[in-house]
Amino acid sequence: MRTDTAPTIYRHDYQPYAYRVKSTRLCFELDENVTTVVSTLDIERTGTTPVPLILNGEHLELISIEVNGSPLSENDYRLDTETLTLFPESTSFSLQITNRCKPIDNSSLMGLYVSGKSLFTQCEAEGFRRITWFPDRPDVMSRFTVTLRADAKRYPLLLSNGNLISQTDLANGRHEAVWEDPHPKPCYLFALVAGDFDCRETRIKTAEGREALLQVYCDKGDLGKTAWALQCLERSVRWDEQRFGLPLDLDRFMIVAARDFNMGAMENKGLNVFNSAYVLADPDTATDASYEAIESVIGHEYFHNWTGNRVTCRDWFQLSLKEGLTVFRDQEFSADMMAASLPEKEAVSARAVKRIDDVVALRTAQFPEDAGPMAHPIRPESYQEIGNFYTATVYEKGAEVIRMQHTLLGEEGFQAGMQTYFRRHDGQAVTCDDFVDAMDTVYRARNPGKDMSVFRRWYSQAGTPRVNVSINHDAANQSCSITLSQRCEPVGVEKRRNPPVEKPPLHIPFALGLLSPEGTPIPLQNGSDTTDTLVLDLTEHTQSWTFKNVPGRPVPSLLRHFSAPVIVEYDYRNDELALLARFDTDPFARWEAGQELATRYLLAQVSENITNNAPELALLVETWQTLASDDTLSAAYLARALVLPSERILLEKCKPADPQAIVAARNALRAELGIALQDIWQSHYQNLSETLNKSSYAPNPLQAGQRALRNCALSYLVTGQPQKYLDLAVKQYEGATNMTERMGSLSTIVHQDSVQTIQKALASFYSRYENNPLVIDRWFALQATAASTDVDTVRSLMTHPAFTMRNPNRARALLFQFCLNNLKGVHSQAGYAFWAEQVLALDAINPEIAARLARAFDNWRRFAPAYRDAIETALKKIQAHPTLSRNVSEIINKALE
Ligand code: 0A1
Ligand code: ZN
Repeated sequence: MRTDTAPTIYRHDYQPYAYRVKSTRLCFELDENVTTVVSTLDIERTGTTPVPLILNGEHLELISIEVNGSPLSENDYRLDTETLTLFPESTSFSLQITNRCKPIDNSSLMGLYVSGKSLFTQCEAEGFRRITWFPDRPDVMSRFTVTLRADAKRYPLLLSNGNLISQTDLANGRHEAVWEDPHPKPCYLFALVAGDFDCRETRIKTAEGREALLQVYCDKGDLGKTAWALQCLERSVRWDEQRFGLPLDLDRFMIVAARDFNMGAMENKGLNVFNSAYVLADPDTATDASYEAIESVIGHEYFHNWTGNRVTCRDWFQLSLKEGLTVFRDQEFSADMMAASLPEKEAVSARAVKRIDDVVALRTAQFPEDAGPMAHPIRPESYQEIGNFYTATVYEKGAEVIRMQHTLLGEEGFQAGMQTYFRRHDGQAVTCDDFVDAMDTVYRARNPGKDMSVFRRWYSQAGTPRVNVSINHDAANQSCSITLSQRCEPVGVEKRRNPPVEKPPLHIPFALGLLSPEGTPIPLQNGSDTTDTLVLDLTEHTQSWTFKNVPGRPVPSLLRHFSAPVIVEYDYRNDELALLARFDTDPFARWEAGQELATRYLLAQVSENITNNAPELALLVETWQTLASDDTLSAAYLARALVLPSERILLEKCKPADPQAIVAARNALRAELGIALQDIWQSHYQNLSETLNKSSYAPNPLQAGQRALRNCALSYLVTGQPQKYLDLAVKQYEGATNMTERMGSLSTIVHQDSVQTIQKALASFYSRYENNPLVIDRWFALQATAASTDVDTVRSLMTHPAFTMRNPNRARALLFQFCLNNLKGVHSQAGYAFWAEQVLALDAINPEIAARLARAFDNWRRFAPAYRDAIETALKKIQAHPTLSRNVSEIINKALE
């Protein structure tokens, strides 16, 4: 906890470190109460003149310091709460520091901490400094040798990075393991785990012929839930070999599941530590969505082994170098896995389904972030607390920026760029510029006269650009010209700049198709060929393109497959949107058209949003009917196309934002569609039930799509006519053979008014899964988001014996779900006061988690006045608290600035 204002760190202040740490030997006497660390560093100065050696360290107890074997006295160094400074004269020397830390007291889950009965570390971004004093920055890379000593009974397994060199029994029931990592690494990739685990393993031979051991460790008793994770790991190894030509460079790759973990998972070299939610799955306890998420997170962490570990970041401003690139890689991995496991008809839309899911995630979290007080470029210019910059912008928008480079270069060119990047930088800590330089080398070679200088601006510009589209059709010449104009409003701190910030144009790859007024694709000239989809290079504020042989005024299909992270403005007529939703050959744009039609309808229901372009309900019903009856579309695709835009996405578009009105309008439309299309929902429900009953559960995309559509149909039926269909939901719940069916029905049930049915179902769910923490998280989350839940309900759930704030998954399940995803329950004075109270309570335990909750109402200034004033009061209450962490204070100060 700090009460002073935290200093701001600027990207342009970067200075290389004045020393090299050639080797690092760490020796741990592990104990959950007090752990002793002896760190021996082989250090060499890089420059010619003596400079102070500054090491980072926090919450540590210093025992001794020796230089070349001689103890230092207190006069030889300077120690404060965050640094240890030495004044070495010689150019190279051995430094030995002995210190203690207290894992049991560490509720922040950064550094060395206790989870269950085991010990874990989390070092990214700046956790290593809670273990021992060290240059805790990613550009200081060192070769690590680690000795772990602990009680042999309590901690029979002692794991760290690299290869196991020896294991020895010691006196007093203790034992020791020595690990050596052959790859130099920054300290944020260090890890140790000590405990008693079950392990599932397999041996593989890599494409290079190397024998490697893949292992998944979990708590005793969970072994039956690790088969999927190990399969995903093996598939990740194969995919990176095949698609990127990147082999596993280790003899042993371990994943360990931890119950208490701040994020999803961590890519420590050879020893990934995972939130158990992204490891454990079996059909009875995990949904299809969890299976998918596990595949994607295991892929993500594995792919970091090259994009993050072999080539790492020079400083934390470059975080997107590894995160954006690795998210892009995990998205492609999931899309390839989906497409590979489906019959051809399904495979066509499989990639679109993944794209839709990724774009929905981007619009839900990143677009609002990019419009609010925390807006920052994917490569931020400054920060107070780096933990606050593991954001949707750095990750998801970062991935979009990589995807655009893939679009500009094509698969082959992009892979050539990746090879150039690794050839130049393997084993180094580099910058985003180094990455684009590698891509630009290939781009220039393939596009004489062009370069990526305009494209680079994506790295330094915040805000979601808007691309305005206008069309001019010349009937006499049968030609059509399209004009694209881009602009990007000032966001966050930029709004207060005087003179106003200049935002130069970006290089936007804009994928476009044209449909005839009857809905047939119009061939577009591309050099000597024709194509359905053309990618236009928009690099200036305004540019026009003319197309020939366009007899009637076309309906444009814009930003196909979401070719850039921008907002498109085009004044479609409603019947044009309906036409696109029916006929567009690009499955993403087709989905988008339906969603836009529904968005227009819903926004028009919110009083302040009176618009003149709202469609009639009949057109919406007709469009949904057309989509729902189109048997060329896969179930997975339909499950996305037939769901209405989420409350959060609608809120983002609603001016001023009126959460209660949005919830009411969306529910009303769901009921209308439930009734109007009753026959279709029923027939889908019936047919899918029959199909699914024919085979046993498998977490494959085909079945997952069918279950998703069946749950979607159920939800429409029950929402439309609860009296008639609630029993069907109860029947599904009672007869469920897997968690996807069970959750699908239960989440529909808890949104109804029937208190008795709800209570009965929730009680049966609880008693069935009482001993499974991940499922009990779902139980809390369901209630947190239920329609009837208010602050009192949540307070009473907080008194449940299974609730604890100290476990991030549990806090996320109840508090975050309520504050972020129960708009009806939270958007009231009592809701905001509750939120402020919980941010403060969490901050005393775990500032990283508290700071994430603190962002729930980032965009409060966009709200209608009554909401806005109440949120401001709550924000000020947090701000006035005397001991805020650096994490929370940065968020709250920015929100109120
Ligand atoms: N590099 C990890 C994310 C991560 C970041 C911080 C953590 O602790 C606070 C943990 C994990 C990833 O991208 O998966
Ligand atoms: Zn990552």
